[in-house]
Amino acid sequence: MKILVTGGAGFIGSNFVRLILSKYPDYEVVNLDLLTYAGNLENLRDAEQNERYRFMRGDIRDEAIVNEVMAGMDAVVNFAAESHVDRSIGGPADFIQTDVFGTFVLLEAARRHGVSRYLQISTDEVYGSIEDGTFTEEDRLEPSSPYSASKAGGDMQVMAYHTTYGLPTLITRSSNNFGPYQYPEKIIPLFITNAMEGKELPLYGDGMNVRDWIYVADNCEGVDTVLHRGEPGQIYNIGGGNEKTNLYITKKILEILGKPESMIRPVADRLGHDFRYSIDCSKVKALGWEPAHNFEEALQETVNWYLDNRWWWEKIKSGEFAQYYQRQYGEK
Ligand code: NAD
Ligand code: TDX
Repeated sequence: MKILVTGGAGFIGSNFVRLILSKYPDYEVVNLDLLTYAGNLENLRDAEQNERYRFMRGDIRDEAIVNEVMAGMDAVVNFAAESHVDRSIGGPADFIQTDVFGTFVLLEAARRHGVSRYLQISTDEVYGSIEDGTFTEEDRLEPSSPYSASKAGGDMQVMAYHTTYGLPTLITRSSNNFGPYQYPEKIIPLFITNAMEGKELPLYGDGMNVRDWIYVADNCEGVDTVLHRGEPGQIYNIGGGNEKTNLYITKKILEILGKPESMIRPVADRLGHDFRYSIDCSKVKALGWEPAHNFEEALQETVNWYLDNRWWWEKIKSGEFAQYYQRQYGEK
């Protein structure tokens, strides 16, 4: 199988490319990525020598390049997106451009080239917040942030291309991922690396917001399951089943690193901050997928990875990230 992975130089995409190359010895992967602030070729250094892997720098909004790389592909897995909620609050334009318009460009090319699978990577955030209970794939979309609204816009187009043109589409909506190679703007790598650097941990509001955490390797296995066994036109939630408050996560990270809780700094809440995400994953489980990692062990492994790979995140934190951090948190 020849797979076009878009956004493969980001966090989840790079973990997915690595999984596919090792799991399927005869598969070929082309990775189309713009290398925005979040894209990093160092995430896939180990794949560079693999002759079944090819990287191409390019924008999913660029019709010419998308058509060029889509030729001869059996499947497309679209991870490419602007992915950080706080950045979408500061400036939504890029989110609409990439997550909505970019998805449209990919769908058009997929239709033209007759690909046999188009898999859109979406998020549990499109359902919005839920106080009690869990969302199924049938629930209505009620996104709260410019990020989740743009992801919902992408999903809507994917579904329309299935209904209207019969494009064999699939959508996965996963919960919050964590693990190696996650850009340190997201809470888990931000708090691990801040604690390692002796910096405060800026916790929004009262820290009682709840996210369902999934280890990135489990999500990648879920995406692979849906790619191979999902039914065209369907949507699959992929959650880890680990609902935790942000305060719990923060304390756990400090405990693992042997740092004091006095490093927590309560800061102003995120605008429109969703209180809780929760998804029902029985549909993907019926395809034979189960998360394989225990949350606490996977968090420990993740902390170990950041301890062992300072070279990776120190370079990021001293680059574009430094200005972002100052803007977002008002300190260096
Ligand atoms: P990320 O920000 O780490 O990576 C995004 C990648 O997309 C980067 O490599 C970037 O260079 C690339 N990209 C951005 N705009 C592009 C464009 N116009 N053309 C080509 N490439 C472009 O994101 P991530 O955390 O790995 O998330 C990947 C996908 O998974 C996203 O679609 C996101 O919405 C979704 N998702 C993420 C999570 C999570 O917890 N991180 C959870 C659910 C869903
Ligand atoms: O500094 C922080 N302090 C803080 O309290 C940051 C960065 C976050 N938080 C809180 C906000 C959220 O309640 O932690 C929680 C998690 O925040 P993020 O790591 O920014 O993730 P979230 O907003 O939940 O979105 C993530 O999961 C769903 C990804 O960024 C999305 O791409 C994905 O769709």
